Parts: sequence; C-alpha cells; structure tokens
Amino acid sequence: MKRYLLLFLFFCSVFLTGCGEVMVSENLTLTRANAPKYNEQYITVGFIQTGKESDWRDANTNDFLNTFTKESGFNLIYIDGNSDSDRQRKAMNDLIRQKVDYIILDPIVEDGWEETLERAKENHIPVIISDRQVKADPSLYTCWVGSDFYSEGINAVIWLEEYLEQAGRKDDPLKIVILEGTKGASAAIGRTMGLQKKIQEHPNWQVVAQECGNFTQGEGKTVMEKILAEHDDFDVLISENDNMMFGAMLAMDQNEVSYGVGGKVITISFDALHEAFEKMIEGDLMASIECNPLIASAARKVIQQLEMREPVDEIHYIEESVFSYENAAEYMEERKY
Ligand code: GZL
Repeated sequence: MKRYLLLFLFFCSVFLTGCGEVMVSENLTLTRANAPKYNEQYITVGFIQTGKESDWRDANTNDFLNTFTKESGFNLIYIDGNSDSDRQRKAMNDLIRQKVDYIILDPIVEDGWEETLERAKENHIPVIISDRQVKADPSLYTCWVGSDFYSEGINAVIWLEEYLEQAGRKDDPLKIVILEGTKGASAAIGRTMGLQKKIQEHPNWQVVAQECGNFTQGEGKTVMEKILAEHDDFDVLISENDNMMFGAMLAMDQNEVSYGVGGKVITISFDALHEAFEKMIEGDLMASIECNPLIASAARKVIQQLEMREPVDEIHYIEESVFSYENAAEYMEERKY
C-alpha cells in the first residue's frame, strides 16, 4: 500500500514541462516502498546502447541520459555496447547479477538474445526493447518501443514516385544504388524490405548495387568509392541513414558525380538529422525519411505503468514524417536533434 501512496504522491508532484522534461517539487523525491537492493530512493534502470555509430545514435543516447534522471526518480546505469553484441550480452548478465529494477536494451542485431532474455525473466527483471528489435519469444520481454522501419522504406519510394511524377519522369527507366545499414539490424532489415517491396512494382527500375555501409559515415564513403569504380551511371542513391549518405557525398564529390536538386543522382536517406536538414536546404540531399531517436520518454512511460501495475502494450511506434528539399526550411527551427 505504501508503494502506491508514494507513487501517487510522485505523480501528483510531477508535471511535464516543454518537450517532456519532468520536474519534481523540491521537497519530494521518488521513494519506493520495497526499494531495490541499493540506493533506496531510486528506480534503477540499466540501459544497454548499441554504441556511437551515428549522430542518430548520439541523439538517442542523450535523450535517455536526459530523461532517466535522479530528479525524475531514476538511477540510470548507461552501458555503451561499442557496436559489439557480445559486449551487450555480457552487460545484460552483469545488470541481472546487480538485480537492477529494469533493463532497456537496444540490440545491435536481432539474433542471439533468447538465453539472456530468459535469464532476465527468471530473475524477474522486466526488459524493454528500444529502437532495434530482437528475434526472440515476445513473452521474454515486456514490450518494444521504436520505429516502423518497413514503413520508412515504403515511404522513401513513395516520395521518389511523387518526385518523378512532378518532374515528368514517371516512366523513366532508373538505375538505383542502395547503401544498407548494419547486417542483421532491424532498421536495415525493415528499410530494405520496404524499399524492395515498392521498387519491384516498377519493372523499368533496376538496383545496380546494394552494399553495407554499417550506418557509419566512414564506411559510407568507402563503400561508395567501391561502387563508383564499378558504376559510373546511376540515377538514384538511397542510403539507409544520413551518415552513410554524407560519406557517399564525399565520394561522389571526389569522382565529380553531380547529385541533389539539378544534379544527376537523386539522393534519399533516413534519420532526418539536423545536418540532413542543412543538406536538404542546400539541395544536396533531396529527401530524408525521419527516424525519431527521442524514444526515452515512451520507455519511461512504460516503466511508470509497470510501477503502477498497469497493463502495457507490446508495441509502441514512435511518430515520424518525411522531409525533403521542398519543406526542410519550414521545419528546421523546431528540430530537436
Ligand atoms: C534506427 C537506428 C539506426 C539509425 C542509424 O532506429 O537503429 O541506427 O537509422 C543508427 O543512424 O545507427
């Protein structure tokens, strides 16, 4: 009973300001009746991040660090997975041994999580999957919070179809290059499936190269240099995140391949970072499909529901849009990452 009274007081004293910051009145911090084994005052959350592979990832990490604060009643243990799945699994086992209250996992790749998730369940530690997904029995984790990657891929091609229609090029044959994200990552799997589903609706469109750039700018440049050595004539470049596109642009500059508005190659990427907005306003990038990294408040809401013993949905999609060189300037000011 004390637990609910304390949580009730917490919610009464807590109000949302601005984009979701949570202010707690000075004289009350979140205190729990049967508090975890250490740090009596706070809900202890272990957050296992993929790494630092992209600007999107940095924005996602910062969002968690700024959301799960001591002021809002949380003790956050942040773990950088360093782009290494084995390191992520080891970290999860450590958090289980520490008997944290909750684990939030952003899995680099979908495979290899059954055993660790089973161990968390055996130790009664709820696991929230954030951003990327796992290939595991859904009963082993509480829920998933993230983006609909398949729809992102579909929406990229819908934008391309609309652009070509307006340009009077609806029936043009097209040669398409695709830079894929990390192999096995649900963001890459979903986007690629969505892209392929829509591209195959156009018999005169051909994917002439499809290479993995691992979501990083450096590999985007390296892979694009290799593609340019083999293909000097293609019409569309679709990159599964902005950072790989930025690297590919450097490679196209070095090879004097024109791109963007008025250029030879139509450029489309995913994430919609601040730098992508700058490049869309310049006309170098023609469209970026938003993938919203600001997921932490949705994950915190799930934990607060669990604390109140409320039912929790299994899937939580984050709202997202499509931006282009035509509307980037209009939205630039309000962007948060
Ligand atoms: C998508 C996320 C992807 C981003 C990349 O939700 O997992 O990983 O699109 C990031 O920028 O590296």
